[in-house]
This record gives sequence, structure tokens and C-alpha cells, in this order.
Amino acid sequence: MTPIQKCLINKNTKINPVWLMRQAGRYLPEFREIRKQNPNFIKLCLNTDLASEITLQPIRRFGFDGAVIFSDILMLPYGLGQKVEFEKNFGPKLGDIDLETIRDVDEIIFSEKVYKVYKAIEKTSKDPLMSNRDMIGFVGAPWTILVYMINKSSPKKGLSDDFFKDDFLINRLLGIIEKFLKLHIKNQIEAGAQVIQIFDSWAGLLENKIPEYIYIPTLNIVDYVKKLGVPVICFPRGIKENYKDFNNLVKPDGINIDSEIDPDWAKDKLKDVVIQGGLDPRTLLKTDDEIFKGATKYIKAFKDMPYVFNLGHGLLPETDPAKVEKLINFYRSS
Ligand code: 1CP
Repeated sequence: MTPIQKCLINKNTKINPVWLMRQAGRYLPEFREIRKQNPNFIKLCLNTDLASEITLQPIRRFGFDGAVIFSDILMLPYGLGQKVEFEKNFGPKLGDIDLETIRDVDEIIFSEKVYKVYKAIEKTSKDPLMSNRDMIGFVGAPWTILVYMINKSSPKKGLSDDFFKDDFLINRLLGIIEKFLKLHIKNQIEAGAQVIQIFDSWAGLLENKIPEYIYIPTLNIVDYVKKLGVPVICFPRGIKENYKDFNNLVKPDGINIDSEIDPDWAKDKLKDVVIQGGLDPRTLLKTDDEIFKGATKYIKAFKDMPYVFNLGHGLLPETDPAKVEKLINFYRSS
């Protein structure tokens, strides 16, 4: 078994694995160099050699215990035939949804559209650098994918008032999203993914209907991953004290806490689950002392428990890689 698997499945308390969300990406000069030559982000994700190289860049630098495949949660709508583009200084821009066309997409059409992601996982898994390291595959949670597909851009400024206006569309889409998320997960596992993380980055946008849009659809996916025999980590960002209900109902193997969650609260309320993450990524923009102090809070709280060190959200693009190195060295030596 690989280190993160040992922590999640065997509840081994001696391993203390570490990886960071968004560890492959914009804060690394070697990534920016490749990105400059590859203005089309989706094409870059579908370039097996480059996607694999980008996945390994942070492993080479920092020796993380897990490598997260360089891809994006929006490969799902892309595979379903929705237009997906990334505009500089704007973020993702999606095309209109045509339910008629999406309805006709079958498993073969989807898998063929994104099969290079699976090839990249396969290639990366075979790299000597990956020995005794976890290959982490991922998807967006049904709710977060629904948000992007309907909103068609980042919901940073909140959901539009008419987001829920078309009940029929929402329910049909959720069913389709769930079906293809399962396929996308199965394909990643068959290609070599040893851990699956489900990112629900926009879970915090919902004030009610949380069971309907978060707990139930995520539980369906989590049960499916468990049936495939692979450990699954959930990240329902921003749901505050609902983390407790989420954990009791969805029962993932691991749960990534966001930076708003107090680690002592998490220790007390989140039972029968391995906790991951928590440290505010903005801490890495501060002085060394502040970084060590921030990390110590989590190290102390989860001492003698199985815990996967990570952040409370993705690394910020402006992070200095030297600070990441200091954090990892500090964690490893503490
Ligand atoms: O160079 C660029 O401009 C591209 C930046 C970039 C990168 C490096 C995007 C666009 N996606 C990625 C890779 C990525 N995305 C990974 C693999 C790398 C790694 O984690 O090490 C992963 C796991 C994701 C997941 C992802 N994409 C999430 C969930 C995690 C989170 O940060 O909340 C989300 C919400 C996305 C959508 C997305 N893709 C890219 C951007 C800029 C965004 C966010 C847009 C928004 O604010 O709504």
C-alpha cells in the first residue's frame, strides 16, 4: 500500500503523509514556462506527456507523498460536449447547455473525449518517482459541477437569482453528472489512481437544500468509489458546522477541512474519518515564523491520529515555492 492509502485505510498514525491541493500549477516557474508555450488549457490537460510532467514537477521539488494528476474538474462538462475555455485573468468560461446533445452522449463518446487524462495517469503511475507515492485522481462534486455548468463561469460573486428556476433542467443534469462522474472515476482508477478526492469547492454557496444537492449526490459517488475498493477524500468547502452532518451521512474515508474549521472542533466532531488539511493557504504568504506557527496548530491537534497534512484550499498562484519547501521541511521534522 502507498502512504496516503495506509493512512486512510489502515489508520496508520506513524506515516504523516503530506500533499497540497493545487501543488501542480501556477506558483511553479517550471509550470509557467510550459503554460506560456501552451495557451489552450484544455489542450494542455489532454497532452499526456506534458500533463504527466506537470504532475511530477512538485514531486521532484518537494517529494510529496502523493501526486495529483494535472487535469481539471471541468473536464467533466468538456467530456459531455459543453464548451469549456479558460480566459486569462477571468477564469473558466463555459458554453450554453444543450440538454438534447448532452443526453445523447454515451460512455464511449465521453471516455474518448477525455481519454488522454487516463493516459497521463497511466504514464505518471509508471514513473520511478511514483514508487511509494500515491497517485491521486479527482473529480468535482455533483453540486460544484452543476454550478459551473449552469452558471457558465465562476460563481465567485454568488449564484444568480434565477439559478434554480428550471427544476427540470437541474434534476436531469444532476442525474447525468452523477452517471459520468462515476465513469470518470472508474476510468481514473483503472488507469492507476490509488486515491480519489472529490472537490466540492462551492458547497458553501448553499444555505438550504444541502441534503438534496450535497449530501445525497455526494453519498452516491462515495459509495460507488468504496465499491471499487479505493479510498475517497471529500472536500465540502465552506459548509461550516455542517461538516459534522456531512461526515456522519456521507462517511468518506478522508475529509479535507477548510481554513474556517477549527482543528480542535474537527477533532471533537468528525468521527470515524481521517482528517486532511486545514492550513490557510494565505499563511504561506507570511513570514517563516508565522508559517511554522500556523502548521503547528494542526500538527498539535492531530498528534497521534491518522492525519494527512494539506491546506484548507488550494495553493495560491503568488506563493513562493521556497516557502512551500520550508513548510514541508518543518512538517517532516516536527
Ligand atoms: O494556468 C492557468 O491559468 C490554469 C490554472 C489552473 C490549473 C493549474 C486551472 C484553471 N486548473 C488547474 C489544475 C487543477 N484544477 C488541478 C490539478 C493541479 C493540482 O491540484 O495540483 C486540480 C485538482 C484542479 C481542481 C479545480 N479546478 C477545482 C477544485 C479545487 C479548488 O481550487 O477549489 C476548481 C474549482 C477548478 C476550476 C478552475 N480551474 C481553473 C481555475 C482558475 C478554476 C477556478 C475558477 C473559479 O474561481 O471559479
